Order: sequence, then structure tokens, then C-alpha cells
Amino acid sequence: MPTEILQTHPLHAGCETALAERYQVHKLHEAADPEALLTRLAPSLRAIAGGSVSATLMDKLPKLELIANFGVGYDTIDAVAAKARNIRVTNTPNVLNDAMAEMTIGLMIALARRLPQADQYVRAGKWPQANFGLFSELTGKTVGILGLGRIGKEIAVRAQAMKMRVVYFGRTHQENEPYVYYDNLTDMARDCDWLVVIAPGGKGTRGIVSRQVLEALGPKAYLVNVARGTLIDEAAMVEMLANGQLAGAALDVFEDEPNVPEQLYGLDNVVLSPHQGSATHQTRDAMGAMVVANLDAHFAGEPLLSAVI
Ligand code: 8YV
Repeated sequence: MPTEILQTHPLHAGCETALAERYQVHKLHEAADPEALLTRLAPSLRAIAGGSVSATLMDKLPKLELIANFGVGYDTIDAVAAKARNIRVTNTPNVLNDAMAEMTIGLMIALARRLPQADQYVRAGKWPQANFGLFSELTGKTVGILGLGRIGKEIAVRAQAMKMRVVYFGRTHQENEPYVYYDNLTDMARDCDWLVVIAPGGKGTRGIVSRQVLEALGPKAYLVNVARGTLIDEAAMVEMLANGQLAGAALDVFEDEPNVPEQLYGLDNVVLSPHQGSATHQTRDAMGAMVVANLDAHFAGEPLLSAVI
């Protein structure tokens, strides 16, 4: 009898195929009666693939040993509850660093040079009538990175390739990094032309990009969020973008995905993207492989590849 695992939401197709080859997979998101499924699985279910795991869900699955999250950010898993119940948690670090960094620089250029609008302009046949305009460039500007972790460092390298000056804010001063460190986010925002948000989500960072930070960033500066919507005071951000108190924003993540504040649709100084940071074939394949490898390691009694708990 193959080991029974639970999938909490749709996963990358290759990952689903590999899981189905090895395990008996139950899909919570497809269950006609999720509660009945959980009751039935309670005596046997040993692992979850995917995120969105609350303490309540854990309590319904007393034999749960492992949660293998598809993603580096595991803010949808109650990590404290998992630890208290001796449930291990794994994520998918490193394999998405390059895709995330590419996306970040892409969003920055798209925002600065108004690439979505340029495309629309040409398609609408407006080019013969007038020039599209002149815009700003990244070269020579200062970018402040909120969260100089694995992905933040890849963004920093690429920003330097764009001839930008890189500074950062985070919990710790990383002495070996060549970038200027700020121990105060508001101070950094005041000194930046761009603020890139790439710190983990969760309680510890909720609302860290507050109205005060956004005011310090100011009407000439641009905001990029490729982390989690929860890090930014979204209501303040929308209001300030609409009032010209921020120059613009490129947003891949939102507080209540897939719902986007409707006011953003009407703004010309934003670039919107549907949480695509890691969405490339090679990266999603690698993330899926890591989910499977963590499950396999666990059930083979081997060390987990990427345990966070
Ligand atoms: C998502 C991400 O996991 O890794 C993360 O933390 O946010 C993304 O890579 C991805 O959207 C999975 O659905």
C-alpha cells in the first residue's frame, strides 16, 4: 500500500505526476466534502505537499509528519504550530533565485520605460502620429533592497550590472557584502530611487513598508514588490500612487491574491503581474523536484534536503 499524502492546492504538473507515481495522493482542493476526506485520512495521512496548512488542519491529521511546501516562502504554514506538534516543514530555496531576480529587473525596466504602455501604443496604431515619450533609466540610480537574502543577493548582482548603486536593509549587517547597510528602513527609503521588497512574509514583516516608509520613499521613487503583499501597507500604497506621492510601482504580489485592489487597474504608473516571480519551466521543475525529493528523503529515513523546521 503506497504512503498516503495530501495535496492542499494544485501544484506544478510535473510535480503532481512525480507524486502520483510514488504516493497515494489525495487532493483536498478537489474533494466534494473536504471534512469527510480529512476524517477518513486522519488515521493514515503522513505528509502534505503544498502550503496553506493551519494549526486546525494539523489537528485533524494526528499522524502528520511532514509538510513539503512548494515555494521558498512558507508563510501560509503555521510554523510555530508545526514545531509544537513535531511536524517537519520543508521549502524550495535557491532553485528560484535566478528566476526571481530576472523578474525583478524585468519589472523595474518595464516600469521605468513604460513597456506595457509602449506595447499598447504600437498595437493601437498611435506611433505614426506622435513620439511615445522619454522616460527614466536605472543607470546611476540607488536601489534599496529590503531583505538581502538568497534572492536579494541575486537581485543586487543584477542591479549592479545595470550600473545601479545597491544599498540594503535587513535584520543583520552582513559584513562580507559590499553594499551599504541601513539599520532603519525609513532612512534607507529616504535615500533611494527604488525600493525592492524581497523579505519573507509572515507576522514578523507584516506592514513593514508602512505609510511612513512610503512617504520617505517619496514622489520621485519607485517601489517593486516580488515578496508578499503583506509586507506593504497596501491601502496607503494605492492611495499614494493615485495621488502622485509615489512615482510608480511594479507589483508581482498582493495582499489578497488573486484579488488586486481595483483602483490599481486605473493607474498608469503601475505594472501589475500575477505572482509570476518563479514561474519559468526550469525553476518550477526544480521546485517540484525538491518537494518530491524532500518527501522521498523523509520516507526513506534520510536527512531532509531543505528543512525549515
Ligand atoms: C510560489 C513563491 O511558491 O516560492 C515562493 O515563496 O512565492 C512562489 O514561488 C509559487 O507561486 C507557487 O505557487
